[in-house]
Amino acid sequence: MFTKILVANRGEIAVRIIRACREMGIKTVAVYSEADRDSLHTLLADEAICIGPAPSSESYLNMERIISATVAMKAEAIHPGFGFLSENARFAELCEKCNIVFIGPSAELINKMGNKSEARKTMMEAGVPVVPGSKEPVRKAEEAKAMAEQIGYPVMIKASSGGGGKGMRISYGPEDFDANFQNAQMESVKGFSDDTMYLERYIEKPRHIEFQILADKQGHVVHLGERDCSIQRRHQKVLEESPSIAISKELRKKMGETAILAARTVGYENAGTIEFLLDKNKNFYFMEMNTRIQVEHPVTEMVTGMDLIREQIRIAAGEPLSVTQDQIRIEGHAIECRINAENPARHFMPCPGLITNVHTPGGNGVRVDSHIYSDYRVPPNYDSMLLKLIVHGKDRKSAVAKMRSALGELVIEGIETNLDFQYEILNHEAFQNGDTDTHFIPTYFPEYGK
Ligand code: MV4
Repeated sequence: MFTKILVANRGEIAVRIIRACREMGIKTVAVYSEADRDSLHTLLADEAICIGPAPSSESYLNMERIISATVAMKAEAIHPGFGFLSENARFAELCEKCNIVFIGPSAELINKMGNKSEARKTMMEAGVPVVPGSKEPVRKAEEAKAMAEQIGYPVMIKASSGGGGKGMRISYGPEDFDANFQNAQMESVKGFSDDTMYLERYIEKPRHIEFQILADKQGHVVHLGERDCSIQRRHQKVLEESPSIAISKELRKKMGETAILAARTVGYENAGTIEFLLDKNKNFYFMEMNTRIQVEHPVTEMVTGMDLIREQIRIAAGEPLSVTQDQIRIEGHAIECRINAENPARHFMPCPGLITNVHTPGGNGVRVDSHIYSDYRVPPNYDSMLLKLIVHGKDRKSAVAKMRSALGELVIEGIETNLDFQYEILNHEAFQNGDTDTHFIPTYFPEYGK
């Protein structure tokens, strides 16, 4: 096992990783920017090293500085967390070249799955169901339009290097196709320097269902059930739960086996997520694979009793998975609410600043993953997520009751947050009834969907 790990991240996930390392008897090195001298991850790690000025490009995204810090501090491995360098194949490759263990899959795999049209083709060939659409990437608008006629409108136009809604457009018919294709492609060239696109049939009001998988170096692959992440605002997840109310035991088995097949097909290693769209008739389609630990991993931990960060570290160190598929049980129901420094009344504009007072809820089945504290100043340079409130109950109804109670007790003073918006979601009859597809926010909160 490793003796020292460098955590190449900040905020709550850096804190989460440091805590897992401490439990495992592994020393930790935090890296921090000049804006994060007083951040909890800096204070909590065994050692900390400043890697540059506040802008991410000069600190948390600066590969050379992070590698140098790892060498200087004599850490054997880097945990990248999520965001920043976590899905950067060049960074994983740089780690490999410097004999540093990157806690995640290989650079080659990150690359392969990072190209969404290539991933789609790989899955098609392996017999994993994908949304009907193009098999090869496409550059030319006329060629794409001919494909769209074949697929049938409406169609989704997506960027090969996209994900999370960037470089994505819907076309309802030939009359609006060219403009939408051009706009999506322009966004992709600007954002990813890639003009290759792919097409999919538009699935109406789907659910976003993702399966957590774990794969070790010995070739064992397991799934840990699903997360329903359908409640999103502008492609940002707001609230996640596990299990999904839309998935029966039989469907879970089928989708879980498909997720394992997807992971096996590419020879996956470490923790990963297979994203599916689930339509109204319960057909499911592979959408993309995320090759990192995700923000919403705690809901899976709560229903399985496993520690995903610990498993990631064990796998990277060459140890086998601590469980087999038949030892994994999904028990009860977990919900996570993301609390962000943002103002719902002003189009969810980020609202950094000084937090004057914090009170976090606790008790049976209540978990808080956060880096904030009273008198902490939220810097304006990074993601606005402040805290993840996670609850676990015996069923969905009791988890909802627990979350309403916990949200009611949570206090964050000094800055604007989306806490009241989360409370409104939990209080909504449609949420309580499980009427929670991807159109939940635009449908029930049209004033917030904008
Ligand atoms: C889709 C879709 C319907 N049909 N693809 C949005 C983010 C990106 N990861 C994929 N997205 C979608 N792809 C097809 N073929 C609907 C969405 C979508 C969505 C997906 C998950 C969660 C929220 C969403 C909100 C709007 C659209």
